[in-house]
Amino acid sequence: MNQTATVSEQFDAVIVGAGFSGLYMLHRLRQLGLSVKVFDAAGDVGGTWYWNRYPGARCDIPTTDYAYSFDPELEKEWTWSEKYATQPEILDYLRFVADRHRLRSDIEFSTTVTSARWDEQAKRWRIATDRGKEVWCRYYIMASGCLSIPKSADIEGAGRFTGQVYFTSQWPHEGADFTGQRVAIIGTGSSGIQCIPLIARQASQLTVFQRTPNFSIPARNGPAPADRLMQLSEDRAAYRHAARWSRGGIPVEPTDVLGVTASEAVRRERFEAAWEQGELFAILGVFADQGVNPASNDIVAEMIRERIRSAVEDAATAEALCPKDHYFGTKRPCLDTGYFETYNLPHVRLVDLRTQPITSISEQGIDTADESFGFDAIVYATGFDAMTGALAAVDVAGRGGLSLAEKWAPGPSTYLGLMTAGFPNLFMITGPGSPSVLSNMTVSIEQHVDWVAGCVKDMREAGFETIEPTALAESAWGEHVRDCAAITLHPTASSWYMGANVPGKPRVFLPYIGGVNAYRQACDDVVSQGYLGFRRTGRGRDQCRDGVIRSMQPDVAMVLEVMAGLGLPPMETLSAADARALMAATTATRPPAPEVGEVTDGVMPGPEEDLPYRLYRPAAPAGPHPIVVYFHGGGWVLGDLDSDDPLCRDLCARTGAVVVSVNYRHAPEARFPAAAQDAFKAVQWVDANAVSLGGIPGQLAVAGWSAGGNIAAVACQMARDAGGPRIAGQLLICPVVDSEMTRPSYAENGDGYILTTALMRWFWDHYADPADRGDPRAAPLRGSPDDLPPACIVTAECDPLRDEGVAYARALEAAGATVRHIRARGHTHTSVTMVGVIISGAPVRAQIAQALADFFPAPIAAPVTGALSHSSIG
Ligand code: NA7
Repeated sequence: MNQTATVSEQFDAVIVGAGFSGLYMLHRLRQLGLSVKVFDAAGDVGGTWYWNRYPGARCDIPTTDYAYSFDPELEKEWTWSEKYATQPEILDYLRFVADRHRLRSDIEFSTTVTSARWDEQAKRWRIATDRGKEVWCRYYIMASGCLSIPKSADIEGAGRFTGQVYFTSQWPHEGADFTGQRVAIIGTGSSGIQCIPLIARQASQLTVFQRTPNFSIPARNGPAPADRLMQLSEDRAAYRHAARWSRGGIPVEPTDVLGVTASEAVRRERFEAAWEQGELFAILGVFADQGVNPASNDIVAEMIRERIRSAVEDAATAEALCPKDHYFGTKRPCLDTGYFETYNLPHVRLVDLRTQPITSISEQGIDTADESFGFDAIVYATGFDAMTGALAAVDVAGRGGLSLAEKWAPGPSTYLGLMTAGFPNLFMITGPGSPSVLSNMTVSIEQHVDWVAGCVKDMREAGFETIEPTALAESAWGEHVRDCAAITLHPTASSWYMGANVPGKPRVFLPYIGGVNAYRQACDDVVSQGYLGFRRTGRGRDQCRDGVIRSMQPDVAMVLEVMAGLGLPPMETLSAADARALMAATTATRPPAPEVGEVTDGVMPGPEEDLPYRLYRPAAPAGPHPIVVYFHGGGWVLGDLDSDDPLCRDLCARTGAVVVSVNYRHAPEARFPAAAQDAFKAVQWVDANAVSLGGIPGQLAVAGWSAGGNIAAVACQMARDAGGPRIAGQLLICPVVDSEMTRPSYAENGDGYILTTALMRWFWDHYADPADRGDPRAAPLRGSPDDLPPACIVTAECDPLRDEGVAYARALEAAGATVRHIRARGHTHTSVTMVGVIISGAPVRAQIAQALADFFPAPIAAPVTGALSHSSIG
């Protein structure tokens, strides 16, 4: 504050920002009867569209969708002139909205909010501005935009240049005339790519300094798309509804075509269609898997590079303009009008900073390692301190003087991108942790504003004065946001989504990538569950609904949704034969499993009949190897060598151990204790034949998933009781270790996650008589936990069997065994083992493989390849 505070007024709400968010927030709160004051540093409404006046500035979402939807009359009265409107037209639109709803009377322009302090006594925020004004408010709303704090010119010597300096983000209102000038442009993001072709028309020389080439496709601007206009005129409400419940905030039919499996003809056809359409969501959705699968992404990326090469005449320039260091879409792609063709003009030159870095900016121009350039003007199109910049620009102190900047020093932490613990009644519109910049902003803004307005209304009606997220809800949301990003290729890029463009900014993926629709549902669910994850207080009331709104891994949830949609009959309603047939049919549709060195099938003698086995030998290192005897899952009734084949390949490829997968006798044909006896016999046989199987004698581990984990655990107890063989370790993935089905994990997860309580009961009924179910060979948790081999026990959060797995881990640990307990957060009974389907299972399997490798004395290679996890490129 540069003056002494002179006035102290009271408002119900203070809003920072008079762009799309602030204007609508003001309108909504006024409708609720609140007194509101809006502050904006700009001289008028418009937010980002007030400042970014550079030549060529346009939205990159079609204007049919880049508009408010809350006011049907407004939609009738306003007609956009183009598919992608220019900055002046969008600014006119926002002025029109401000006039129409008489919003300006509550807005104080040319005023920057400098600090905000929570007063615990008053339960209000004290807001100070750079004009010396101080106001108090109950609700403090940051509608300050995601891309509103420009990055400073962080280049050595930037202050020395004596010519004209421009920032695209703070363009002079009177414009700039570059006629006859030598102009430099630094930066080739959206702003650079939009203004370069227009500045090239005026400048006598234009030199573009490019640090990272960007993917850009032709915008094909012109009249608004006829199909969208038709849909809107036919049923405006339905169109807007579809947008609100779409993935990106624009109604787009999602595809299920996978890039990796599509034919070349289909690939071309889909790409061409998106290219012709000239819309970001079209080119980002050519294939369903391009955001998660590097191979699929490469197909789209290479087709765009082909177009760049054909547009740019000079081969070296074309190559330098081809993005190769990030996956397509992991940095914001651009829409352009003649961008690449501009480099064919004789007075336009590209300087690739990767090969010719800037050493400093001088009085006359720019020096690189090889050359000194003289310029009349330098244009910085160098971007923003995105998503957190504007929030951190205000000195915010919450409960107990907690500083927002300090709290967020390791990266922003929010609940739903709407609020942050310790800062009661502080709302963010499209804050970090919400879809925001990955979506059509206008749809996300309206959704946030509506949510905040609803929240304020509910509070007032219920007599609450404060609302604040709980620490648990906030940290779980942060985990969910990270989980959603982790299954995509996004975290591999140095993008502003990751905070990577601002030196020193923590690298975390800032927006929520789970989709506008999924996000909206989460926000709605929070409300319908009585503001789950929030504490609300007021007038002697203190209501805390602590809890987690989303805990399941996003890809697991997606697969469950798809499976539910298939309408398959519940397994427990089928005969064993039909259940096996159904399982075999599902198995046949799986994606290809990881490659290993060699796979051979054989048979080994069992206690009653020969047991088929499949041996997986690693490609490297050269043998002999430690051996893992593996038992498949399927409730002792289902499953075979094929059912768990991908998991066995994955374990083999990751650990470099030989895996021997054994098919044991199944129930109901062979009931308890047949499977357990077979398992023990198989372990004995593999131990005795280790050398001929390519194994190292004495380096033998036992592993199994589900019912296979049950008989693996039992085999270890039997080996102990029989005095051998010596087992180096037991890997039990979501094992059945008890027949008791009353633990809390059954109550929590017994329905809806594939392995249900009903199915588990069906398995037990097929396998063992009730009288036998307490036998340690059926329920190893009931056996002695003494003198058992080291164990790795994997439990899944959303698995009915979770708590018995935890109990077994504890029992073994208490008995002195070395136990590694891997808790698969957000996973179900089946998801960790779904190799090639559930991407979020890969890091869990990497931990499992490490635990397995650690059973053996000498470290064995764990050759994790790009096929097993996302690899970074560049
Ligand atoms: P962006 O997309 O952040 O682009 C900024 C560009 O400036 C980008 O090419 C940067 O390279 C480059 N840059 C940034 N700092 C430097 C330095 N120090 N030296 C050289 N080059 C630099 O911002 P925009 O304004 O273009 O677009 C922002 C969003 O607005 C856009 O995505 C749309 O959503 C609307 P880098 O890639 O960091 O290597």
